Amino acid sequence: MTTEIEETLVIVKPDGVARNLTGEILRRIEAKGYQLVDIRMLLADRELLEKHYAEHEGKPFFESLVEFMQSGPVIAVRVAGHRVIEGFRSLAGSTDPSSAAPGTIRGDLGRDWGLAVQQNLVHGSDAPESAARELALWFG
Ligand code: DAT
Ligand code: MG
Repeated sequence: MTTEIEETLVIVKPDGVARNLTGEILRRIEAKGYQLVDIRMLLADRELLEKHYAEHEGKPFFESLVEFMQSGPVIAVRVAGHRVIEGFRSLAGSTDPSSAAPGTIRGDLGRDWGLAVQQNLVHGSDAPESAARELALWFG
């Protein structure tokens, strides 16, 4: 059996950083057996975010999403592991924290005090092509 090691881009969003959940989120990634290959904290600019979220351009939530992602520092992480793209999406849980399953990052930690769906703590690439594109954007 061959083990295919993939890489994915994880971002701890501004809400995760502000709520001091970075350690808890990275702990879950490491506990699953994935490797943290590279990590950086930055205040993302509009140009980077527009490219990152290009697939959502024109959608009603695009503008507030880009603004939210600029509202504070984020932590971008290059994560490696067997089927890590799918695996991290599973750890993260579904997009809306209200309906994300218990046991997932968004289900356990995503608060729901009437806050927008976008405050869902983490980003994870959704396919090999987007992972490659996003890793190039955030890590060059
Ligand atoms: P995901 O982050 O689960 O891959 P996505 O790629 O569909 O979700 O959307 C990117 C982000 O945009 C998501 O994390 C939160 C925000 N978002 C998505 N759908 C939304 C909606 N209907 N209203 C407000 N924000 C939304
Ligand atoms: Mg997505």
